[in-house]
Amino acid sequence: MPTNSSYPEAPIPDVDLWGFLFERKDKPFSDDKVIYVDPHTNRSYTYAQVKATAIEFGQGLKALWDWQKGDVLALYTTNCIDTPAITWGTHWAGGVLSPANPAYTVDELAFQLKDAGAKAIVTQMAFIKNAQEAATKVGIPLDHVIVMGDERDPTYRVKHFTSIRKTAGSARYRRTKAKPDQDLAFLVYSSGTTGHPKGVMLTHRNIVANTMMIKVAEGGKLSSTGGPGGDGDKILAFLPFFHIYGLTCLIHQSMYSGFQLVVMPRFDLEDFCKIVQERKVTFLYVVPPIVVLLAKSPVVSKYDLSTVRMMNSGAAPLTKELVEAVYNRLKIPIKQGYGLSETSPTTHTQPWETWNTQIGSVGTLLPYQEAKYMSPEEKELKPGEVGELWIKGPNVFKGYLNNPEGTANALTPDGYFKTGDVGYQDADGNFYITDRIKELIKYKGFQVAPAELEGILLSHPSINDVAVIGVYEKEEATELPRAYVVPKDGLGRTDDEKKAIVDWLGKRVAGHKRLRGGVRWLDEIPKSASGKILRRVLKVKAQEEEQG
Ligand code: 4UW
Repeated sequence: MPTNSSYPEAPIPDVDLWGFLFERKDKPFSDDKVIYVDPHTNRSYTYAQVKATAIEFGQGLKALWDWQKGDVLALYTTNCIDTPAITWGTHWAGGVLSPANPAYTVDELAFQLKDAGAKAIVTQMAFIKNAQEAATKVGIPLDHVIVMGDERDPTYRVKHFTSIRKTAGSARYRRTKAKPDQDLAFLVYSSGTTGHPKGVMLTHRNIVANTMMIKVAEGGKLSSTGGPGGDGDKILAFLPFFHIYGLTCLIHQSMYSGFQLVVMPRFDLEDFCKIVQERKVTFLYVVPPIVVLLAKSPVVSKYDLSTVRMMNSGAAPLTKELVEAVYNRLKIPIKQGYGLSETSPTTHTQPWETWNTQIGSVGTLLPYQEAKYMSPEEKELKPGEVGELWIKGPNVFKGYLNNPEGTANALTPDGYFKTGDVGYQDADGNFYITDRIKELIKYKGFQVAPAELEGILLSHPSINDVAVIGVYEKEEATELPRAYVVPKDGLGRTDDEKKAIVDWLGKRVAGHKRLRGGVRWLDEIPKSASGKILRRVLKVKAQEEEQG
């Protein structure tokens, strides 16, 4: 029997995201509650301002570019307080948002734009050149590349997002309602269990459900009235909004629950500590490498972080030693959550009360979740037995865009999603993730798809064959991508040659995909009879090397 969530389950409203956030009857905070703040400029958005700006933006999309239901807007920016209004403005006009990492190279961005079929791009001045080049590559007209957050720069003749409405004239358009369980709200990119990044189709209902599920699981501990002054919880948002963790847990949770999001464009430890102290931040969503810094860096000692009541870590495994080190140093508890792009994302979280009794667990099932661990023969396992985690619920994605084969491999006919993660549950319903059977590498929470790097490396003139795996680096609490390379005759097999390959790839990919785990020479890549790379063999090799 699959395990069911033990939380109470109120009905999920049958509305799209706009209806869920902006037409609700039960909003527990006022329209002038400040939801998004930029701590560096003090610029902010209240709930009402987000709504008004989103409508203006949505009107502009319709007036300027005849925005139709299902049209895709790509977002290529760092975290910014304008992002929420752009997101829901796109939905207002019936569109779908596809967020991309601003560190992407032109080719990486062009891949996503083309795959998602994007009609326009919103970016920032810092990234305009890449955005315009990528747009040109895939045939998006340059006047469909808009900037936000910065002043207009006449050299590029780009539109600023707030000016779109003005450009549009006086016409008035009506909102396009989405069908919650059919129409897409987001196309985020994930490599899933194998291959290249794929468009994860998330419907309005997926995100509505997950936002409600997270609120229930947090047990009312985060609210519009919590925190030291009773003026609501404050969460520091440095995790990227383009990744599903930030998209749902930060942007959507804050707007639904009415707590304040203090938005950082990028992570810097000193800035992070200063903002926590000055703004009296009460809760943090983190990833394990940030926990390492909080446990070890001398910078942290200069600041008072005592207003933080709890941290939530996810996107990669967190060790017991780190949880204890941070608690001993800062007296801040850390609980774990778990999820994936394909599950919108959160499926599990530790209840606040169990952070120190179940260290190492990713928590219990959120409402509406059914889960089971399965053997390689696809037999359901009992508590304590280790297997692959399968999950079912209203937050499970609709499939991979234009990829029926990938979708059929990931989703069973009865609606289970095969996570590619391995673990077990105990008799009390606490879940543990102990390993991964999918290819995916996680560098500091960011996805790295081995197949993507292998594809690029195979075009290197001196490489005959190659396999990429992740090797765990304990000091930084992260995996690092490493390439095992079979060189063509003539390559020296020297350290200089290795470095040259690392640098060569580094010029072609975003920073998080660099071969930080180095290059190793091999005579032959271990492969199965059908030609699949035997990554396990390489992982064992890496561990043996580690142990000397
Ligand atoms: N322990 C071990 C974990 C864990 C983990 C994720 O890039 P994606 O698709 O998505 C994410 C989502 C992170 C996330 C979701 C919900 C949540 O509450 C939370 O915070 C606590 C974080 O990263 O990568 C999905 C893959 O990331 C790994 C796992 O392999 C999964 O398939 N992963 N969380 N706590 N591994």
